[in-house]
Amino acid sequence: MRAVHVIDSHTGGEPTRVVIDGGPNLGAGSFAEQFERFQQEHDSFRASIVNEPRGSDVLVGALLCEPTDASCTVGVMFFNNQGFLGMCGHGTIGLVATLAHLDALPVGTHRIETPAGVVTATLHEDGTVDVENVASYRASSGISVTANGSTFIGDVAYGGNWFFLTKSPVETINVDRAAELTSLAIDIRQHLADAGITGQDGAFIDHVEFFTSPGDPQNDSRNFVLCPGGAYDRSPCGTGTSAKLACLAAEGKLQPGAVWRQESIVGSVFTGSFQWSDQPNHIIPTIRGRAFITSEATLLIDPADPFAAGFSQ
Ligand code: PYC
Repeated sequence: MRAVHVIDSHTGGEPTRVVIDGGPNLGAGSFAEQFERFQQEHDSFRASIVNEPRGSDVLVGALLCEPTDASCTVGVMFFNNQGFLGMCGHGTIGLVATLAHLDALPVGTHRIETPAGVVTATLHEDGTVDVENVASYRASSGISVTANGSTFIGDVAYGGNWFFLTKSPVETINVDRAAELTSLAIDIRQHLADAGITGQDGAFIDHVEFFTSPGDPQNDSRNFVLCPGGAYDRSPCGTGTSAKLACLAAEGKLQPGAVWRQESIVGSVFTGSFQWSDQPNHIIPTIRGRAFITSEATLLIDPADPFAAGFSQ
């Protein structure tokens, strides 16, 4: 039996499972080389941790790693039901809450190595966490895509992952419409791919984001975010909110330091703000949210189990 010690949390409703112990040995080399090894040689470990019967399509896994950058406190590699993520905002907040729960991370500021780059997390006394994300930017705007008989105009932006963010508000965003919005977003994503619309260097745009007016007038906007494996983000999505901030900044609709309150499909909120980066047209977004621990467990993986590597719908 393989035993894997995990701690689960949720950030604004979106779950994270941090692998504390029992993960694969990724060997030596740069963080990028170790991430490549994780993807190439340990995909069945990924699937066994987040997929059914131990997990679900919504769950994001986070493998706690030794950082290779000496300025970082920890390293982390994120994964989900279909593959691997360069960065994950809600997951970083979940990781910080998990390490705080283990008394392994004091209140204060910590650098964290991720495959997308180093992010800086600040754990506050009240349990909230600020994540200063990787440099984010709007790569293109005014992209038109027709899906399900309607035309959607949107922007392509990077916030640690690639997003297509539609411009015109959708009518209603709530969990009752989740299946319909998911199917529409998958359709849009397919049309983007078919039309050869990508992120930088041909990167597949694997997240699609819709917006509408918020349920709570204190907030600025409500979103729906399709994740790569077909699940939708219950949180406002840290990398998705970063991409949104990059679009607002590019349009001059939000000034550096001003606060944007992004509400999710379930009503949870991330606050976000940005500073201009040294790189032209790039921003450094900061997202604030809070995670709560939900369980601590030892997962057991029996090699004789025909579903040892799990399965996804
Ligand atoms: O919070 O960045 C995020 C995220 C990405 C996918 C799910 N959550």
